[in-house]
Amino acid sequence: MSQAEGYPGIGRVLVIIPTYDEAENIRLITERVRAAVPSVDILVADDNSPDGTGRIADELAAADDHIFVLHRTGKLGLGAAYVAGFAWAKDKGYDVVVEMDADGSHAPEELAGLLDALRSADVVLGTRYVPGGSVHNWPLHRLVLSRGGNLYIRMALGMPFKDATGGYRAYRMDVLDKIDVGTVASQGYSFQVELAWRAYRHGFRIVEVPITFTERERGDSKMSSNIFREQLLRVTRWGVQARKDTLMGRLGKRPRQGATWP
Ligand SMILES: Nc1nc2c(ncn2[C@@H]2O[C@H](COP(=O)(O)OP(=O)(O)O)[C@@H](O)[C@H]2O)c(=O)[nH]1
Ligand SMILES: [Mg+2]
Repeated sequence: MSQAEGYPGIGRVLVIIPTYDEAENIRLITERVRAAVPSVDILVADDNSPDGTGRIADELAAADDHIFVLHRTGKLGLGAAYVAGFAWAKDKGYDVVVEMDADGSHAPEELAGLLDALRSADVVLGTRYVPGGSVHNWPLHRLVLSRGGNLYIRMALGMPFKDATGGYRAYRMDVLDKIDVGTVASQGYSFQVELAWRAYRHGFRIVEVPITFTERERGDSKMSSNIFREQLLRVTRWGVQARKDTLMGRLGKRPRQGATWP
């Protein structure tokens, strides 16, 4: 298969890996991705990490023409790094983008499974909480927060997904265009929820495939109580808005401009 054809039946794929202080992880994750699916390209979206992750990524990019680096000015958040990465992917004409953490939590060896599922879907969510999926080495409180958060999301938004907060996903590029991804303001887990929510409301075909999530062995998590609070507030707001929209529809009134969007 030539490089130009990309992944069979899918096209050119860009795996975006956002990084903040992942110097201990960036080499291994890029190596694993390249070994697992040699036809994909990688974009490291680094927020000017103080530990020199960006410099290491530059070295990796210099040695491999499948690896690229997007240097950002500072820690502007995971969501903003992805939005910038998506714009980069669109500019370069990729057909599919994949989100993947740098810390090894998302196994590159499972990437082919996500891409295969995308052949008959528009969005593939890597999911910890379906049969075959799993979480390893997470403290109980993280699991409870994650499961509880997902339960709340299902109740508030009426989305059927078991894992709307996960960050191992594949999107067809036209989905990101249609959901106007450049206007997404969420940053933490709610970034993932907002993308799923917008795609869901647009009626795209979204499938969940099981993944094995393994907590990082090196470096620190950037998860914080603020990130969790942001998710709770935003999801509640979207849920209330969706109910208002439905009610307006029943009353035969047009929703206010843009009301169907988070
Ligand atoms: N560019 C960028 N990446 C980030 C930021 N915050 C987290 N990340 C990356 O997002 C991924 C997931 O973050 P992590 O701290 O492991 O979150 P956790 O798995 O929920 O504990 C990792 O690759 C991080 O380096 C940020 O502000 N900017
Ligand atoms: Mg992590």
